[in-house]
Amino acid sequence: MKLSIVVSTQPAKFAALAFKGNLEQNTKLIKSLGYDGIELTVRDPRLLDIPKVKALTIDQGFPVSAIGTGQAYGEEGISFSDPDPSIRRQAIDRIKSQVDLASELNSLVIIGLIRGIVEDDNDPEQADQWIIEALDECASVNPTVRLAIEPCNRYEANTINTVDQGLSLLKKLGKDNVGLLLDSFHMNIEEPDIYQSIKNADQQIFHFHIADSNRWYPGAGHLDFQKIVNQLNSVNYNGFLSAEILPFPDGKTSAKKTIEYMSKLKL
Ligand code: LER
Ligand code: MN
Repeated sequence: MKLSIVVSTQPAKFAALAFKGNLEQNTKLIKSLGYDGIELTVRDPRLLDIPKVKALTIDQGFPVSAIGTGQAYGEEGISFSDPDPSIRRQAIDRIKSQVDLASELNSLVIIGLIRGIVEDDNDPEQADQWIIEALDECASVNPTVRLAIEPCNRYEANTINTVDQGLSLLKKLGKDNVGLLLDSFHMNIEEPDIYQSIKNADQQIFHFHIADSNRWYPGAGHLDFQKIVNQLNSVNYNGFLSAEILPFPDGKTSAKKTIEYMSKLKL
């Protein structure tokens, strides 16, 4: 398994980001720390200098493990489950542009917080239907680009909190290029048994976020990462373990601590 870490390409309110700011400096630092790749969160691909991103990453043999998309909801409020059809349309078009970006960067697209939060006065079944329709449209743009739905904990999202719910959604969708992103931080809150959930998700695990129980770097909390890695190996997961962690005590230290800790494990 390979290691990457999440970097924001734009300023963002979302806290669990070790790096924001200058992409060139951040990419060089992450490479020098020994990571195998980088995960980019992108609010809007139109804000990116794509040739420059390519030159800093894949052209250097430094892959983009995944593209995070939740900032379009966090910063702009657009989502797949908004009752306003014009806002849903903006969210779908945004994710389609992320699919094009992922195709250029040979990466995959994360579907996490872009699902939105369904307000109390809205019908959750209707919202689920909108999410399915949005996913179906985005996944049909380019069948070679993979989409990874991320179950997120109840304090951040109210659609698809658990791996089981994610697997049911995959079944309803029936698209080979849509799978799951499992995140150890969310799993620690929502899953009855993290290891059984990894086993259940099996070949449908497209990507994996690591953070300890407190969302600090691995080793700062009480999760058993060797056991998690062993279980991922047992389902033949050979993608990235990507650190989505709080920048504590600071971004560079959290990135260093992550790689030191993970490198001591049998990956
Ligand atoms: C949000 O908590 C998260 O884990 C992100 O990866 C969602 O896109
Ligand atoms: Mn995550």
